[in-house]
Amino acid sequence: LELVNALRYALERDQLQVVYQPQIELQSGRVLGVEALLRWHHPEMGSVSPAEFIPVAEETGLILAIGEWVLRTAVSQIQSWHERGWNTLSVAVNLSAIQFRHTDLPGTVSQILRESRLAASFLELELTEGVAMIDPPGAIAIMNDLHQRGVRMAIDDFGTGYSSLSYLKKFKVSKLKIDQTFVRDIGSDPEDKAIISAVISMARSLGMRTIAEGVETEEQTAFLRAHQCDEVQGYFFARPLSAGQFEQFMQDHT
Ligand code: G
Ligand code: G
Ligand code: MN
Ligand code: NA
Repeated sequence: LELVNALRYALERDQLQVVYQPQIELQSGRVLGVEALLRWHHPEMGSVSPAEFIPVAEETGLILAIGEWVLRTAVSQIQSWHERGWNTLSVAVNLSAIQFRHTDLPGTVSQILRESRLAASFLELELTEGVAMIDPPGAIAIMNDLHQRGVRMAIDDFGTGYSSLSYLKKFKVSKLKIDQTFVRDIGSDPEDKAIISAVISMARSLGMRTIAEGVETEEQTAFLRAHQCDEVQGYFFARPLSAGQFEQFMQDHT
């Protein structure tokens, strides 16, 4: 409860931050977009990981206000980068289970896009397999609604849950994010290599793009390129960056 109160206070006092991790197209080397990642720096506790505080925020419903703040912040940041001339960048925002199920999600998302005058196609919402598979028919309905509004969807941490492939084809998903646990052991684990290459082929035949997460080495990059993974994200290319750092990164990169 103390953590939740501190979190609510942080939200009200603007002590939360969104950082942006570049997503790079392997073929062209272009920065296609960023993933928005939430950060909380508590004056005494120091930085608290979202892995720690999101579950607590979910239990109390505070996640709805936080999630809306993240969406609004990320969308308006991207719009301002568009105005600066980087007008093809898109942004991926993580959704928690409760946010996804909340009846107002599609309406809230549309309203936030309208406020910033950002075209819906520049927003991608990330949903874990686990969240999508709690109630697949319900998830399909929500994804259809978002899809009709022009918003794209990605499945996060793909391979760690147990998506039924028959549902996967019904999900209005444009991208699979290959979980970093598979990427980590590319150098040493032939099974992880096999899984990655199978996921990429399957995604391609379903008309979905793939992005590998947690890419930290040249060797991993070479493997992913050889297997025609579309995009990469990870420390080898860039860490999650503050808005200012990202602008510097773009200037150095182009
Ligand atoms: O960036 P980091 O590795 O610390 O993130 C830890 C976890 O928190 C990841 O699972 C990530 O998806 C999640 N996370 C980061 N930012 C957000 C956010 O804005 N909303 C939600 N729901 N989860 C987030
Ligand atoms: O669950 P999700 O995929 O949204 O979380 C992504 C998490 O991975 C973030 O917390 C982010 O900070 C972290 N991350 C991003 N790039 C790398 C990387 O190259 N290596 C590792 N270990 N973690 C990474
Ligand atoms: Mn994610
Ligand atoms: Na992930």
